[in-house]
Amino acid sequence: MISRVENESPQVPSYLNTLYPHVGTAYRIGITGPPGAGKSTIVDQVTRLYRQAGKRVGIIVVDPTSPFTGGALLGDRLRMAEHYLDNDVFIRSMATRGQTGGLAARSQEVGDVLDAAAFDILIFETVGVGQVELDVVEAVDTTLVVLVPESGDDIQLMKAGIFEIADVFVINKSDREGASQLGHILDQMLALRENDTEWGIPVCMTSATRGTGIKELLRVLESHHEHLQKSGMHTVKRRGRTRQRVERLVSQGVMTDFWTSERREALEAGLDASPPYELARVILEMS
Ligand SMILES: Nc1nc2c(ncn2[C@@H]2O[C@H](COP(=O)(O)OP(=O)(O)OP(=O)(O)O)[C@@H](O)[C@H]2O)c(=O)[nH]1
Ligand SMILES: [Mg+2]
Repeated sequence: MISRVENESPQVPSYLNTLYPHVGTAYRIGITGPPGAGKSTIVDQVTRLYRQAGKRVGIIVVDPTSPFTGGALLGDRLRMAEHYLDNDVFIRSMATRGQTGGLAARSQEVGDVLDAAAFDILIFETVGVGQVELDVVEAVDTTLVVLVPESGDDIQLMKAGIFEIADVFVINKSDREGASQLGHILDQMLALRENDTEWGIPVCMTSATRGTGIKELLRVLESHHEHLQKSGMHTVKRRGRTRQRVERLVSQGVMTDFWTSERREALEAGLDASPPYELARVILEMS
């Protein structure tokens, strides 16, 4: 089913309609950050704890086309060997094929498939690069932004973007020098920031390879999940996602219908002769 979603197979709409009544209970977590920050190691640790609590976990690694992940995926497989043997953990990588168009929709749909398949927790891992990251963030309930002590130098550059998307910051590799300095920088920036929600963005310190800070991280995740539910933000987010999805589908449908061969021909014929506004007006007025 996930392959069909990825290939945009024609049966997908009817399958998703059928699944729809079973969708809506999974908690969707996005984990993003620079290459090699330790995202997969954190996912591995978090998954272990969720499994101990009896939760079923779906893991989707987005953007295997990134030059960084080719070898890392093999590493992930070794690291997550125990999870690969566990029927209650589903691990899948999702190609973006160099273009990101529709990734938000596909991430959401893959999430719906796993949600309907009774996975309690869905974790989307993606390298923090531009649109891929934003698309994935759009499809989740909670976004973790993973930084490492060395990120302090880049933070000025990143701050605009990451503060928009982060619900929780994780400073991983806190076994290395500079972790607490980065923590202070983040705390200061967070304190200065205007906050229009009741959620204060927490900063978690982890050392994923040692397994430290992961229990605390899980508690933070649970409290964000609770916050979303209590504040009604959960519903607001989900409705927002659905609204956007429907608007996009309608736009696609309208565009497909609109561009008849006559209109395409009129466009080609007018390219050298008419100014753009004039040509657009003529095409819009064609019946
Ligand atoms: N010292 C230290 N190393 C870590 C820690 N967490 C992860 N690493 C190491 O950092 C490297 C990258 O870890 P990954 O978990 O593959 O990082 P990633 O963010 O998933 O990487 P990409 O998916 O390639 O972007 C591995 O060699 C890990 O063993 C940590 O807490 N401390
Ligand atoms: Mg990874």
